[in-house]
Amino acid sequence: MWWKPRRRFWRGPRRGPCSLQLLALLAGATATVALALVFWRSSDWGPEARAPRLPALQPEPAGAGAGAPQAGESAEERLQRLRRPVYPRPPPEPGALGELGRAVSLELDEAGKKLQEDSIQRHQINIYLSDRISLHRRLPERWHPLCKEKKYDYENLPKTSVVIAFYNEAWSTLLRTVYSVLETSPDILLKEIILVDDYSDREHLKEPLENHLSGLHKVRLIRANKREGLVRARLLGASIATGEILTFLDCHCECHEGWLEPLLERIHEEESAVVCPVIDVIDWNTFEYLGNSGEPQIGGFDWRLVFTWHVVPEKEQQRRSSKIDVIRSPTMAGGLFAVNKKYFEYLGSYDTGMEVWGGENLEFSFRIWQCGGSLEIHPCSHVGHVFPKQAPYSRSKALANSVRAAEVWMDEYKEIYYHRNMHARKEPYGDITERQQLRAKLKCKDFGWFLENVYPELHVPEDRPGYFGMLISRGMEEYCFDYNPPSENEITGNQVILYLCHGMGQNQFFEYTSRNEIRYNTRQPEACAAVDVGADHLTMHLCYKNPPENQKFIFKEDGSIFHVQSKKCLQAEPNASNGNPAPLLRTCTNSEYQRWFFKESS
Ligand SMILES: [Mn+2]
Repeated sequence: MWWKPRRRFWRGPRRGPCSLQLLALLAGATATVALALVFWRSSDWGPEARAPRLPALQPEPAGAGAGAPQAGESAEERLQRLRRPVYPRPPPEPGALGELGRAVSLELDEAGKKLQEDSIQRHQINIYLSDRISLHRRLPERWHPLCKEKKYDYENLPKTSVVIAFYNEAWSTLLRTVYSVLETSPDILLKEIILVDDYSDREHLKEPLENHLSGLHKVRLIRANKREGLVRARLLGASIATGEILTFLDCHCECHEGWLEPLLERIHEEESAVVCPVIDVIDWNTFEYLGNSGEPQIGGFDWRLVFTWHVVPEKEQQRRSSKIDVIRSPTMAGGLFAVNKKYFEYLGSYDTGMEVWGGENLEFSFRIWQCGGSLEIHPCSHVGHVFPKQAPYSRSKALANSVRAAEVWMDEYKEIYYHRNMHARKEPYGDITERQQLRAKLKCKDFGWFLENVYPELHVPEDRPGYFGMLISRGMEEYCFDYNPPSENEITGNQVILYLCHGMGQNQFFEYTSRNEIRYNTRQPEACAAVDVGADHLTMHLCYKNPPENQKFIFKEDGSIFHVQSKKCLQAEPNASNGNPAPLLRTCTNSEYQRWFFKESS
């Protein structure tokens, strides 16, 4: 079955130990973490807030913003009252830049241009522009029209803590995230915002930030006293959260109208659902809000264990009865999701052996599905995220994170990953005993089940011994089949060349399949070597269920590779494409240059 019947994971005798689990885990794994500072507005969050409270028999009174029920209030007035955000959004100044998510391009003199350029260099985001856009700007409506009509049972929805970890984030992007949460989240649903400073060293994030935040309701700031990385910083935030639901956001986001209710409603309905908003793009240079109300994309991955986006598959379309039903997604992008706090703890929260960021999103995704939960995207919840020009700080630990994910969750399928990432096999990844014990304790399903049931669209390479790796001709043993796709988003169209073997897998990894294809399948979608009409070189096309004639090759016993359609053989040519060597089709001979073999590693 694709999904399991509704279960309550933490009721009964589990309850006690479970609620302690997260803290214990934190204490164990990050014994040196201390909260250098925890403050909150005393009227809202006195120290007594930490003391045990009596169980609430009735829904907790809504905060000041929600107001008390009024006698003779109409249904519409009641709804308006319940929807009231923590703070109302101030009206825009006349001529305000970037209002309604419009793109901005500043007319600047040389000095201004220099400052703008510097800010991009520093943050990989146009912070010079961001600083000139209101922290309270409104966004365009970019949700499905049906979302606007959805009615929510505000008094019975669970409340959430929003956890935002940051490291050296710019002032305006961080504060715009905070205000956007306060100005779009119904007061009655937002317990608090917890900002976790992961040991930033920039001055504006010290006293100036504390002073600014201390004037805001429901905002708490905690600081790590050494660099912890995203995973442990988020857990620090989670450990002091008082809301029933944890909602994780990145620190340069803007929330769309109505973003929070769908997440909370879905988790209320299904406690083991981990729900992501649709992530709309905010342009790093113009701050244009590029959301769209059409079908969102869902998350996948390729065999390098790189996260990918793709369209909702046919089967999932059919399962859903409405355009605004949740969409099941094999993986999540990582930064933005909501989860029941107790369920998050039950699932083992995060792998605290992971450093900084990268890879943790796939690990969590595999774990959610394999251990009985579900990972979903709610089409009515939209959150904008500034995707920086490039990653602003090092992701050198992402490889070790991916290896941990592979070692704990992927069973024998981890070999498919290692074949394509030779250096991953040698990467030290630390101790995973606890995570393996967690997997056993929760009786999680295996990776084969995940592939078959959750991500059947992903092609699983055969990797038959002797038929994958570097493809080399006897005549030029220093040179390997090599393919560079046109871009990160475009796989097909370029020519296959021969290049000095680097032994790293990746773009020199090929597989010869039992269906007679030469596949380039480190990435999704996969590409297959093809010969265009009249051409003598190899071009990469998409692969097909039934390989077309121009993609069929017979790898013969004698090492020759025979192209069925042209009846010619692949030959390594030293001077083929712009002076580069390449495999070309030639009349079959006994030449060493027409004898090929696969080599798994250098
Ligand atoms: Mn981000």
